[in-house]
Amino acid sequence: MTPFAPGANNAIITRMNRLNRLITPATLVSLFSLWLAAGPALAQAPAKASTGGKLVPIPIQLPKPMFEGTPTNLTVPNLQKPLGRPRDPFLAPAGVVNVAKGKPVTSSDSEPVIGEVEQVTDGDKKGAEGSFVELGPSVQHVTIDLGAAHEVYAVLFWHFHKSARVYMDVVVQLADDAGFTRNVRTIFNNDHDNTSKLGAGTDMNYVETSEGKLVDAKGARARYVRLYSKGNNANDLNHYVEVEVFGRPAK
Ligand SMILES: [Ca+2]
Ligand SMILES: [Ca+2]
Repeated sequence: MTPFAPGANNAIITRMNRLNRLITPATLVSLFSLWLAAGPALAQAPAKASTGGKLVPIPIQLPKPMFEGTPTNLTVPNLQKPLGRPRDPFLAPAGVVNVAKGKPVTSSDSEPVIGEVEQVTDGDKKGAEGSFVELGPSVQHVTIDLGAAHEVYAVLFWHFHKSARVYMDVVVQLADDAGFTRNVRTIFNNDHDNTSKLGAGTDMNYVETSEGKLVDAKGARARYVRLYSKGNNANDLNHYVEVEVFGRPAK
């Protein structure tokens, strides 16, 4: 007796033929189309679930560039390579706008060397002299009070874009109170050696450009936004041209 009787073999072949008939090229094509159609829907499902609606590019208005080309002579460690093209649009729910414009700003340096802290949210993003506030040396911060709790989707900021510079130990935080004691969340931190004592960060250093630095805040709920820095590669002072907070009032 052989383990596979001719009859059993025939049964298997018949079953395989039936399968072959079911999986025709046409079946495969329609299965592939179904997968193609389902793919983007599946990919967008988490975003839809968390924001409850259609996502559109946030309305960013960039200032004119103040310098051309890519700087090559910067000797800063852990430096992010320039993208070499404009940044991709940043998507958020429709109706998300810059909610920081004209909002009150406080700073660790109450008497700026040049300019006023109000310039952080005055809407002027030009990089020229007169369009930035200069804060003193070492670790300094600015805090923006949005006036009420907001869903924050992105924080976009320009320290200085008159020339290619790298600002050191940039940390961006959200909180529920002005003193940053309640529900403090760090959404960007490139102080990799924790010299500012806010915790070590893993984000990279970057070169300031007219595009500004955009940090994803993922719809976090907060009233206060704070940005730290610790001088830059050219001097130990801290500058801000503008900070924008893209969000909408929290429900
Ligand atoms: Ca400004
Ligand atoms: Ca550091």
